[in-house]
Amino acid sequence: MKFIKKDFLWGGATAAVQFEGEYDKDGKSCSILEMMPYMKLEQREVMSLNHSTLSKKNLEKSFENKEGLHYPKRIGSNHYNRYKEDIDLLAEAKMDIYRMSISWGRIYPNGDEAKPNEKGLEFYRNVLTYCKQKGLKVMATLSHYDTPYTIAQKHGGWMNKEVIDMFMKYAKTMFTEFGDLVDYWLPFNEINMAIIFPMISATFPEDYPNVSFDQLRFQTLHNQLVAQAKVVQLGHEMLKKKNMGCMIANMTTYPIDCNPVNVIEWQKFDQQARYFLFDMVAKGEYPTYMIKMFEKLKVKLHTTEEEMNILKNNTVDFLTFSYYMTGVVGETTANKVGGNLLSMGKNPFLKANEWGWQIDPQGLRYTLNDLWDRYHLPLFISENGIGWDEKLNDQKTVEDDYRIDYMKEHFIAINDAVEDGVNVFGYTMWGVIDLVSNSSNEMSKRYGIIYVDYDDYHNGTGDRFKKKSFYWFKKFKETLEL
Ligand code: BGP
Repeated sequence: MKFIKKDFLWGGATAAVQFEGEYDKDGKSCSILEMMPYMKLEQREVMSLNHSTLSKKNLEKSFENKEGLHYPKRIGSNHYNRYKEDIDLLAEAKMDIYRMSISWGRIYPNGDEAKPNEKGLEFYRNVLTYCKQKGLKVMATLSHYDTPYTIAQKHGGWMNKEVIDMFMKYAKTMFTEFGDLVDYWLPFNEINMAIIFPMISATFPEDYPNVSFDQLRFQTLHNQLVAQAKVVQLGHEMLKKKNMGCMIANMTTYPIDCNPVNVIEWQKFDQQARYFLFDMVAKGEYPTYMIKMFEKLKVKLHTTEEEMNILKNNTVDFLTFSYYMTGVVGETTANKVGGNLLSMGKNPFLKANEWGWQIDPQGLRYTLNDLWDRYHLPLFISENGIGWDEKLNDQKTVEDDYRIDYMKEHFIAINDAVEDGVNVFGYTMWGVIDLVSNSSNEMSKRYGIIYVDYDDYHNGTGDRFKKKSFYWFKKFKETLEL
């Protein structure tokens, strides 16, 4: 069958903090996520939302002692020095668009400088100009889990409303410098992850001893939402285009069965874990179900009428989201939004990869239909893909048929949604060139159609090799045949 939408944008996605490497070169400061490997903590501990594990002291102490690193892995794929080769590969695969992120800490290492770091600007100008030369459109994320650690240290992170102004200064610099080189802007990546993973808000509970944990995570999210809306406003004013979005981690789930009690539980989960953030950026106000939940959790947001108006009047031009898997909710898993959003149950009808991420192309069709019906905004799938532990074979390639199957099935699902009448205009596969995994901090969870020769400890040449899926994708792009 032929993919029916001719002007659909196909491409790949990466993020500075997982891909660039050179985390301290040319004036860059460490981002909050680049510090995380030095915590010597198991990822699950960090994810457990336990006050004591998210300790700044713990982090600083272990950072001083680089020798005993538990995870010397977030070194990235050396894109900083190999960007031309990487962009050449995307162009060779016949991609239309590249989703990348800009590292805030390369531009304003401490957040509060009066002037941007020229070296940082130069790097991104080179990357973006080269993309244009190669005919690639660009979608740029301003903060892909990438708040400078200095902002946590000196300013208390996103709990502090002054950080909104720092982010605005950064956004303004980006629009001034690169407004004509970037086609789509996303202020934040997976903004809803701030609820379940407060580390990305660069706020440590120990800096706010009298604030409840729920208050902390919803307040830091609120401040980021205000920043998001202000960036949309500024973008519209400065760039005069309708190209402002916000990236949301989509967590589609199904009720565990048709018992109405479970369906109600599932509905609550779906509202809180999925619709909440889409509602915020598309409709611009807190939905009733969240106001009720805040009452229950004793969360009182510090906000003003002005902020609420900014949210209301500066909604996004299109919706973009990550889609990897689906889960099941009911009985034991419901109402987990107060705890861990990721604790979704297993679906016996689906297969999963080694990390338990359940593969569900039909769920993508469902999600696209659902979001289109609810918001009537153009949709863009900005992350999708399958992580796999891979090694190069003797022919210096990887026979990744599972990835080809995954892509093919998801592309068919997108095509089905287009036939259903959904307005979806693009897709960027996650980690198109292998990079460090976010949840495992390792290289060995690979998503790319291009292999990068680094292992978990950064041994290797860093050379790039085309996997079987690279050739499959290229052929698909040339023929649109699935
Ligand atoms: C998304 C993040 C990405 C990426 C991806 C895959 O949530 O936006 O940065 O990491 O998930 O996740 P992982 O690397 O944990 O497999």
